[in-house]
Amino acid sequence: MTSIALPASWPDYTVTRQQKSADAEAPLFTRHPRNPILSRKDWPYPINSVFNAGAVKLADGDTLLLCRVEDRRGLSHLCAARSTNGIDGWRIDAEPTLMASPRDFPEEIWASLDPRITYVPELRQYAIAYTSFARGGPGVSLALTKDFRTFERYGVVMPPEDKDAALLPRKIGGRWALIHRPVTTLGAHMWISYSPDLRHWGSHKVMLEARRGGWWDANKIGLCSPPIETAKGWLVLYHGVRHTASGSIYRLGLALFDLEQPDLCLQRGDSWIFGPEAPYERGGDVSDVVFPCGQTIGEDGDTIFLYYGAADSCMALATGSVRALLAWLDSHCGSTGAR
Ligand code: BMA
Repeated sequence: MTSIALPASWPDYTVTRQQKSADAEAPLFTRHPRNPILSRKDWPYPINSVFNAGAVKLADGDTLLLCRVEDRRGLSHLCAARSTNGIDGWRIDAEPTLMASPRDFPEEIWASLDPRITYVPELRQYAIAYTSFARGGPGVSLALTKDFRTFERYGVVMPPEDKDAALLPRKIGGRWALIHRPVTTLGAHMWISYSPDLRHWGSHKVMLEARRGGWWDANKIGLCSPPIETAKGWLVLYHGVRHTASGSIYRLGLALFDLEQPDLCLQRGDSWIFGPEAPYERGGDVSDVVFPCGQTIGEDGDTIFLYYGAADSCMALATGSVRALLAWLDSHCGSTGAR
């Protein structure tokens, strides 16, 4: 076999050392062997699909998933499922948990979806930031709850077009902070906004931009699950959307932000860390989508139980480690802020 000799000065600009070794590295997230852990056959009433659930560990030790459920009209609502081990034995509410209330909240007539749940110690309540969808497009709505049975609804806090929001669990500089993803003339980037009372929002800042051109996270990015507070900063999983000739691919990336100035990006990984590979991620109502909206942290303070929607059809679980994600960022953030 003949080999083509490249000139000695040929620049190796396409493959970095990190990329060369990427395949040899252990994966950062491991899929649970019983995936998918929830699908439409598990539901107590007729539905089309269940995906993109917010997740939280309740005070009694149960894991609660607040799932996006699409009914057989194509409209989405939120429904809670509880489990002792967070894997199986799900006890699912017999009816939708948070149903659209068209008279009081007309911005939700077509859907409530993609909830991110944050426990807020100061309020002793869970804050649910979710996408509400009606004629005006998708916006961000907020609701507070103590028990996932009754809710105090704040309505739309970020008008359309906006999505992918989560509240930080504590005030920053005396104000609440909400991460979200408006679509503006600048593009579909992640922003952070601040509020004294959870109702009036301002001091809007871009937090992380979608890259451009051939990057895996060109075009659109958005927050996945709520940020994880670590000693080194807010650890943020985000999704990046690559448009291709056969549709979009939703993959996950990693970045770290300053604890007291969360719009300051300290590290951003170059490559994606998790993408659609398993059959239930590659094929479904919307193929090639992994979309986490929540995680719980194990008793060791390190294990991440990442709950994600797969192909807009079912719920899956993957486990990872906070320490391993932070270590990966230390060696894989060659081009922070790269466009
Ligand atoms: C996003 C959201 C998600 C969905 C994803 C892929 O815009 O609407 O709920 O999982 O698209 O279809």
